[in-house]
Amino acid sequence: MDKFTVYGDLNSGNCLKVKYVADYLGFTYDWVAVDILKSETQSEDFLRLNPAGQVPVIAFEDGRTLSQSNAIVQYLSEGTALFPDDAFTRAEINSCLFWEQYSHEPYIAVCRFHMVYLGKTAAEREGWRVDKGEKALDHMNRTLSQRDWFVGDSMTIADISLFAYTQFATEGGFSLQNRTAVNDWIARVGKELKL
Ligand SMILES: N[C@@H](CCC(=O)N[C@@H](CS)C(=O)NCC(=O)O)C(=O)O
Repeated sequence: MDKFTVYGDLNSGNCLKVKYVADYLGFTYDWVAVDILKSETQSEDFLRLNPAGQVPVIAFEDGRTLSQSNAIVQYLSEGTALFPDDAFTRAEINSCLFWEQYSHEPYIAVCRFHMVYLGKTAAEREGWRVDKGEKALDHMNRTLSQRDWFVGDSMTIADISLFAYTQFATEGGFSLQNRTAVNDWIARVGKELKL
């Protein structure tokens, strides 16, 4: 892997996905802190890196840049057990990554953002968003009651991507107390990542 720089905010699960994968695979990289709350993602310099104005972004010395956390972790894990070669396995992993971005992150991560960064109480969260978050966690708990990892028999980027915000679900007002399979999986992923 060519040397790269990660532009990210350590409070963001999307950025942590990139850090977890890069550290797990032992890559050497630079980390440039970008403060979302200070709107540093909207500066002219940053918008040149990612016109969408979002972290994470990775940049290579030859000028190539890549945004979208799940695209970045796919690229970084290419050729490793985190993203196996088998076409069907890769499609299963992608299925989890798309689900994470459409049916999990907008609810779990955004409720956390509202509570931790905007100072809302659990009761002030948007009801429809809470319902979708609860549904996502129930789905994860059902799946993980049957298996240790989301795809195959070992940790993949599907687990790392879903772990990033699920580990903080309680900060968004969601309870993991009766979701034993999710709790056990969080511990399993954390141990594997040596967090
Ligand atoms: N789908 C994107 C979402 C990225 C995203 O929402 N980034 C947030 C931080 S978690 C951000 O940069 N927000 C700053 C802004 O929108 O100005 C990904 O997975 O990378």
